[in-house]
Amino acid sequence: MGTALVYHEDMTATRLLWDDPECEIECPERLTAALDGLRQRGLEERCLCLSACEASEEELGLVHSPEYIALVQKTQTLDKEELHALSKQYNAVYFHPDTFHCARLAAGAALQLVDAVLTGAVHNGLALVRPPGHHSQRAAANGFCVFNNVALAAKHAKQKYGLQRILIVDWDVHHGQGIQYIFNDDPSVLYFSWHRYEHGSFWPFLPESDADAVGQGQGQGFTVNLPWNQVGMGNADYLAAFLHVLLPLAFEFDPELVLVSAGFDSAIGDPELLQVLAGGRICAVLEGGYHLESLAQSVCMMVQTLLGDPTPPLLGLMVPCQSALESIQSVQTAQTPYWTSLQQNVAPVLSSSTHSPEERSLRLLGESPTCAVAEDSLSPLLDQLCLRPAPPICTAVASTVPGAALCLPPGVLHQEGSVLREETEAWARLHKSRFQDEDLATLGKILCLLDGIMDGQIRNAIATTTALATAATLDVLIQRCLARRAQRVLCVALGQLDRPLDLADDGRILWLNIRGKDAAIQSMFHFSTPLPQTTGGFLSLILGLVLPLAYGFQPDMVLMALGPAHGLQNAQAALLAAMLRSPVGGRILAVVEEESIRLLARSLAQALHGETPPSLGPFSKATPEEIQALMFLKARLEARWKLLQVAAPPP
Ligand code: X5A
Ligand code: ZN
Repeated sequence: MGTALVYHEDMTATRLLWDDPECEIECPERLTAALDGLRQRGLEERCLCLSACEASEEELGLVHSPEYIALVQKTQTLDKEELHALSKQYNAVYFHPDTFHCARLAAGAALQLVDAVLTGAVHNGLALVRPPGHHSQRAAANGFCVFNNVALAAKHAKQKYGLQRILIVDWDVHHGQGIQYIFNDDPSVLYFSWHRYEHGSFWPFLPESDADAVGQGQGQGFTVNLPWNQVGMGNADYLAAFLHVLLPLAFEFDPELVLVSAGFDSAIGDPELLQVLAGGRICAVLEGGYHLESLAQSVCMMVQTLLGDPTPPLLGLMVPCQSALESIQSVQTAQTPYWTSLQQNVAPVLSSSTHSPEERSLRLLGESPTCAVAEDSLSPLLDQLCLRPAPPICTAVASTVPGAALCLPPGVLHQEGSVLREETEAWARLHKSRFQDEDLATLGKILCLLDGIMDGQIRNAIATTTALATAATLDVLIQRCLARRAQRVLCVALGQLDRPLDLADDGRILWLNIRGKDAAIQSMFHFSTPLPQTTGGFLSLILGLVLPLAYGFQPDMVLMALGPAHGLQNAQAALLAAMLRSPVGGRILAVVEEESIRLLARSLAQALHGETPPSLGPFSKATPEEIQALMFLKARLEARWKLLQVAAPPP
């Protein structure tokens, strides 16, 4: 089980034969650059490499008309002038005598990838193809695209495997109008696209690329367009879109398969946040991406992530720009009638008058008129990210419970080493009454785990403690992180874990306690909220609060503590751990009180290891109390934590 890479070098054959500045960027070197990058970084050899085969005419007929297929087939025999003349009948397209062969290979590669994932041969994969597909329509080539590879893959998954819910995420910078048209009235395919729009003045200049295009008939609410109206969208803008639009809808939709129209003409491809969906069944198919170096690096990042390596943390100011927030609000407005998860997010529980004057002025001060993240530093940044070595140990465990009782997945290492006895005792003295003598051995191991993570020897870890010692252990861990000069430590503490008395409130520790009945705020860095009982409420807590805070805080370490009476179910703990990996580059130490560890250990370890968490179960709407608690916190915290904003403040 792993990651498939589907490719055929014949797909480098098609190329532009005449002068056309618009089309010349879609060149054979795109594929060779991407493949060279994968080879140089040793990523190709980690994949299951499949050689692409041509899609059959019958398969192409799943999307395209017989006349159109025949017309493309005929281009094999045309001379240059005839090819040029035919190309001009379409928008931004060129044909070459090898176009038919390449386009059939591209479509075939997408279908093979779906087969590999749905037969269980692999978890996920990438099809490296050209020509791209997402602009192509039933009877028309468009925007360098000849056959619609991703649409064909979706039809194939429906027809051959009987799938009923497929999510297509199109992160190419251009709107994939072809996919939108093909599934416009089809509720079994949720098409999500973000794209540069600039109020309609960016190619393909279509009104139906705007947020108010939601699909038709049965398909209403299953087309989701997020148009960007300014250039220079950065990490914070994409994150806000992921957390406040795409992921809530995706969890509610509950896809059986995720297809990614992976164009790298927009941003770094990061499927990490998608890997929690559809049991991890992700098929990515290359679309655009014309800057060869950036394309190669993005493809490498994408494959690394598909392979299960945590993505490096995102850098830059985590403040979405005004224009991005407006776009997000426009898609929320258009989609709210169709999606319960959005209805609970935008519920106007608090009006703006509940902000105190200081909070309001803070908000105003914090509002930046420009898009904050500069993209020109991308290239050195990516170099640095890809070079960071993976820790030799992926997930390690130190447990007060016998290892055999935990049913851990293979590949998890039991921590034997410990810090020195005197050192352990010195730390334990901070909380003398809480540590029994027999706890000291475990504490020594846990401290050693923490050191291993901070030194890059271990990616992440699970530790168990007695119920009495959990809070004290967490406090010791926080202190040790600070002593080792961690700059920012995120603590997500569930259950009865009191905030350590002398916890610094200087911005180095973000303390979130999930427990009790009411939300409460001590400061912009210390607060608590109840654990929702519905799946909708739980997802809103994670996507709408915990992750925006985690990404905004940019921690170098996450401590996730499950204390007495934490109340978290298996699937919830796994999802929380899986999703917290991404803002911290995987560096999580989970501390669990031993009563519940037998039930949780396996899925927690799997999640930390990069496997997809089990399903939360059927979607249930958040209760009014749950929404109220979240709104209470968000309204007060958004002055400091700008990723919490779901909508632009009123002008
Ligand atoms: C697949 C893709 C872009 C066409 C742009 C035409 N097509 N100006 O990125
Ligand atoms: Zn594109």
